[in-house]
Order: sequence, then C-alpha cells, then structure tokens
Amino acid sequence: MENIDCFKEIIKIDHHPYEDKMGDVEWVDTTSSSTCQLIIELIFSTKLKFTKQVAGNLFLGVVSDSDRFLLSYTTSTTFELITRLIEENDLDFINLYPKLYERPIEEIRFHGYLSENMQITENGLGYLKITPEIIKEYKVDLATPSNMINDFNFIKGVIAWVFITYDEKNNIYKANIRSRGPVINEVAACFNGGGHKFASGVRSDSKEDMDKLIQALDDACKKYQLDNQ
Ligand SMILES: [Mn+2]
Repeated sequence: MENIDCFKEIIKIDHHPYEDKMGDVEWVDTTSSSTCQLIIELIFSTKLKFTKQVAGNLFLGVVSDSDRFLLSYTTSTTFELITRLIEENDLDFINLYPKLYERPIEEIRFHGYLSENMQITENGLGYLKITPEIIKEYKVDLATPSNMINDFNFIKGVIAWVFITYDEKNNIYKANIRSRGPVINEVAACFNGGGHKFASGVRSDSKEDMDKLIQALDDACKKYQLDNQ
C-alpha cells in the first residue's frame, strides 16, 4: 500500500475470519463468497460508479476467490450481483479469462508433478512434500504449490490434502491444507497455524512438526470417515 498516509481513513473490507483490527471502519462478512462480491454490493448500493476496468477486475475477483462459483458461500446473491455487473457494464467476460487462467508451461508441467507424486492414505488424506530441488527443477517458485492447491479438490477418496514446501532461505516449512470433510483449522491450530475451517495453513521451522501435522490430519480424516459412515 503506497502513500497510505495521504488518505484520511482506512476502510477494511474482508470475507476472511476476523483477525486483527486494521481500519477505522471495518466490514467483515465471512458469509460472502469473496471480498470482491462485497465491493460490488457496496458500489451498487451507494453513489459509487463502476468503470469498465473496475467491473472486469471485480468480476475476475469473484470468479477466482470462489474458484469459479464452486466454493462454499457462493449463493444466489453472488449470481444476481454478477448478472447485474455483466449487464450494466456490458462485460465481455469470456475474453477476461485468459488474464486469469493463462499460465506458463512450467506451471502446467509442475502441476503434472504434483498429480503424479501426491501420496494418498487409506483414510483419504492426500499429501506431498515438495523439496527446493523440485521447485528449481520445474522453474517455478515457492508460492506455486499453494496457488495450485484448489485444483486438487474433488479427487474421489481424498477428503483433505496438504502440500508442504520448504523455504531454504528462511528455514521455514509451509503447509497448505484444504479439506472437503474434516475441519482442519483446529488441527492447524495445534501447530500454531490457522485459517478457515476448510482452508488452513501452518508454518514451522521444524521438519518433525510437518510429519506430526500429516499424522494429525490423517487422524482427522479417519475420525471424519468413522463419524460419517
Ligand atoms: Mn478469499
């Protein structure tokens, strides 16, 4: 955020669980599909106006944050707002998608590596430890696995999945966790992590912690399967 001092007030708009106080005015709605959805609502209900570029970016924000309208909290309101956004701004939305989805071939190949090497336990946990060597070999960066984690939703028999990367420079392990079954932020919290019920993360400088985390997630999957038989 540049030149933040030249603004009189800070307004925080967010759909993530409340963590720190940040703005003078805060609007946090965890039942919204995305922060962009909140901004669209805000513009429609005030004297603010969209420019075509703003409308396009907000459209892409909702599409990416809801993972193409398939994550929870995507509601009929989401679709109503998007319809109005498209109609009133005459959005050529099909041609906006390359901006969001075009990717370098290195990332596609790396995606193949992740699919090929994900381990799956009998309790339905998918996990993968990604070494710095692999990151280098595929010419991607440390953030790439976490950016791809939602692509591993809907694998039959996988109800939670975790990617672990190691940041050599800062000597830190990062675990990115997703679930469509067990609540995982409680598991993450045991390792000083946090996040949403079904999308959480853990950071630690201990390799052992990561093995324990995988074990704890597997236990959570097992319990979930037993409870939902
Ligand atoms: Mn979000």
